[in-house]
Amino acid sequence: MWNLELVSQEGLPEDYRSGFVAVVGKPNVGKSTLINGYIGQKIAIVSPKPQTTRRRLRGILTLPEAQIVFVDTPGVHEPRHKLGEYMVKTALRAIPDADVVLFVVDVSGPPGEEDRKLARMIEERAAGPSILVMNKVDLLAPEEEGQAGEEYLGLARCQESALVSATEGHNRDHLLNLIVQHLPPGPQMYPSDQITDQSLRFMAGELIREQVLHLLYHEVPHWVEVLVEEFKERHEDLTYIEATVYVARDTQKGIVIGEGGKMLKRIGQAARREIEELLGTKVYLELWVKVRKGWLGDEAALRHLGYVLPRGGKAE
Ligand SMILES: Nc1nc2c(ncn2[C@@H]2O[C@H](COP(=O)(O)OP(=O)(O)O)[C@@H](O)[C@H]2O)c(=O)[nH]1
Ligand SMILES: [Mg+2]
Repeated sequence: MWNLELVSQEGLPEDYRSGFVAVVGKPNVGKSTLINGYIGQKIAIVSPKPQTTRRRLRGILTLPEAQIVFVDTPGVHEPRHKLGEYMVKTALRAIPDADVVLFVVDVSGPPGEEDRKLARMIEERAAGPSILVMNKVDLLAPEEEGQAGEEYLGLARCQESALVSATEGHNRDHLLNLIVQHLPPGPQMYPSDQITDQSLRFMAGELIREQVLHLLYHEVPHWVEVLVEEFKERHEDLTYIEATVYVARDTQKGIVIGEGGKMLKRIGQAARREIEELLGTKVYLELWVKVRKGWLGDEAALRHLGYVLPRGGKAE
């Protein structure tokens, strides 16, 4: 998977630690926001809509004493189509493979059946310690924190717990210390300056999808996937990107394009700004919209769009 010889281990303290930290939870609890906060850069797109994260993504944080490889996962839910099944499998596979599991919950509401199920699954499947991360504490009044925390503590038998706010940064360092304490000793797996395992090409597609999530209403974003077809550095300060926005029905195509092409233009403009920030170059972005009927339930279409289950994993 990686080549340790390529990563210099020189000058590392003898008790250096490293490992994979799977971040799992229901959709929308703030898993991706939490990881972005640690990396200090957007490596996973975020939106108020559930099921924003569809694949396993790694965010790498290198500290003087440890290297943490955060594994962002899709939210665990009852799948309604093949894409959903892929997403849930991806999330569950990350649990036994991790050195530490972060079980993220939204503490601003009471625990539900899904949290309970997931707590049990983590207990059964985790190979190492788990930490209960009670996120969105900023939405609670200080006097509510105690009781809300109790309810979740009763739910999961985790080794540690922390009340945090991923958006406000509350208890960020505290949680980081807990994670490092539970990591096994080990070498650096990635170079110190690498922050993700995703290609810039893939991240550009995700930034386009993020704008679709932000700008379109209702269910439409769930039916959208973005595939980058061309990604070329024209010269040092201009990148040419051509991408296709896939939808599952004809009516959705009209919605994505909008009246007189207005919506697609807005999506393109907003995404271009984000991609320019990511790449540090000017970007020429060309967007197409195509219908691939029912792609969320179509195995071949999913493969074409790059949904291939990560290998390994001791459990399904
Ligand atoms: N108030 C509040 N909102 C949060 C917090 N963390 C995440 N959110 C919001 O919750 C929504 C879902 O976040 P996201 O990171 O995509 O959740 P994920 O599906 O678990 O990865 C977004 O609108 C975030 O801005 C938090 O600590 N406090
Ligand atoms: Mg996410």
